[in-house]
Order: sequence, then structure tokens, then C-alpha cells
Amino acid sequence: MKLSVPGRATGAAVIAVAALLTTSAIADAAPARVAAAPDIPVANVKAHLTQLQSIATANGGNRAHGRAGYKASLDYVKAKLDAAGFTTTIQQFTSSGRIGYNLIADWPGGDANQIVMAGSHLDSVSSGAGINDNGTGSAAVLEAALAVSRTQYQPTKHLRFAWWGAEELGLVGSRHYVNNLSAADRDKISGYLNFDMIGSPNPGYFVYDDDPAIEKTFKDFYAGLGVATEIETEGDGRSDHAPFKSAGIPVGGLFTGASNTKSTAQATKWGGTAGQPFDRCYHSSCDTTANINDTALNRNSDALAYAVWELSE
Ligand code: DTR
Ligand code: ZN
Ligand code: ZN
Repeated sequence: MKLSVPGRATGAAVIAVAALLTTSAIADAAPARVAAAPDIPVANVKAHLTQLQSIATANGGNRAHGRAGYKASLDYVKAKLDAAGFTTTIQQFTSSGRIGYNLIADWPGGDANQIVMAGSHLDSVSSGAGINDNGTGSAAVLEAALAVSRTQYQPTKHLRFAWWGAEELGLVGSRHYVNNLSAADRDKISGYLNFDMIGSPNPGYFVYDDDPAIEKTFKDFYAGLGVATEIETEGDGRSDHAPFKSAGIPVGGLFTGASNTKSTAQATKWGGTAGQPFDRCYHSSCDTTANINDTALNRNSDALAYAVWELSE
């Protein structure tokens, strides 16, 4: 469920503006852009989490790099994207003696010289199913991509979505991707949005403060919900946006917290439990589908879609 967001035209306003623009006096004015992001049904995101949980359960309890559970997770995501009309590419690499895979999905169309990317790591640690870390990011990015297909969105810029392997081994998959970009291809990426842990059970609402324009986009969304945000400080450089940032690409993202403890002030503004970690199951076997806050997942999935639409218009 998404409330209105400031600075976004409502339906009635859109009609009014369109009516105005048809008069001869200002018929030459550029029409107001009003492609609004759709609501992302959190039930759809959770259905992907259920699938990822089943995959982990059927494959030794994890979805870790180099294990069967990771490749099964990748096959699940790829099949959804292929069926939705994306052009998918699997990029292979080796780490710690095991084969790893990145999944890249391009939405046909848009300016190939201006690429907006949204990504998340798909691997878990070996100790658990990795549903919050990072099934949540992977499922939300997938559902936003499927929403692009459902709405047949045709933005000015080109949309690319990515699911990274071996993040837990040290950002290996995303670093492999960035390192293998030519300088020309690197320069075509206008921004990379990262989503790693966006449904923590005792959630905070943290926004990366790397690129000001991307940060503002997310903060505008949350201002529209009336939800306060904080700058993400738990892990500068600790997720897949880091290789993109090191290559000079504007980055941003969202995070609901890991092993750090929620303060009393944070519990007052966000709810939840002060004095407890944002995710007490971080990197543990209890990071299952029971380890999710639906409100945080819903809000962040909608924020993800809002940013993809806003930044690709
Ligand atoms: N490195 C992530 C978890 C993590 C820790 N701090 C941050 C900050 C921003 C994003 C993610 C994280 C992992 O364990 O996958
Ligand atoms: Zn992790
Ligand atoms: Zn993670």
C-alpha cells in the first residue's frame, strides 16, 4: 500500500495539466511527465521469499556461493525474468575454488548511453537461508523488474537489473562485473541502486548518503509516507554498491539494519525494540521467512520502484 508522495502529480492534477497543455497558447510546452511508479504488492515479494526459503531447505539449508542452493536461486529469478521479456545474461566467475554467477537483466529500450541499474546480492551465508540477507533485496528488485514488464514501462533511460553472486565472500560478483566493464560501458551507467537487507525484523530506515540526487529521491519517497529516515552508517563499503562507487558511478540504496542495536530514540520514531539488534538473525540459521518485518519490506519495495521510475524517466 503506498500513500501519495510529495512532488508527484495525482490523477486529477494530471488531467488538469494535460487539459491546459492542449490549448494553443502553450501547446508547444513540454508535457508534464507523470509516469508514476506502481505499487509493489508485498505479497508478491513475500512469495519470492517463500520460494527462496524452499530452495534453501531443499539444498542443505543455504543459498551460499558455489552451492546448489545458489544456482537454484539464480535459475528461479532468471526464469521469471525470461518469461517477462527481459534479456538475461549469466556472468560466470570463480571464487574460493567454486564457480559463481551474476545474473544481469536488461529491459529492452531506452537510451543505451544512460543506464539506470538496480541490484542486490542473491547469495546467502553458508549458515542459513539468507532470507533477510539478502532474499529481501533480491525479491524486491525482482518484483520491481516484473512491474516494469507488467506496465510495459518505457523510460527515457535504459533499465538494467542485477543479482550478484559471492557478496558474502567480499563483494566478489559485483566487483567482477564492474572490473570487466570497458571504460565506455562504465561511463554509460548513470546510477546504481543497491538493496541489501531491506526487511529486517526490528527495522530501521536507512538511506545511503553517497550520491546526493539518489539520496534525495529516496528521502522524498519516505517524506511522502511521513517516515523519518537516517543516513546509513553501519557499513560504508560493505555491500555491492562499493565497486560501483570506486569506479566513479553514482550510487545509492536502502538498508534496514543488521547487527547494530536500535537506540531508544530510533525505537521512538520507528517502533520496534530498543536495545535489540535490527536483525538478531544476521548471518544465522534463523534468517528465515519468519525473520522479516512486512511493513519495512513493503515500504522499501515501493521506495525501490519509486526510485527506478524517478531516475529513469
Ligand atoms: N554486508 C552486508 C550487510 C551489511 C552490513 N552493513 C551494511 C550496510 C549497507 C548494506 C549492507 C550492509 C551483508 O552481510 O551482506
Ligand atoms: Zn550478509
Ligand atoms: Zn547482504
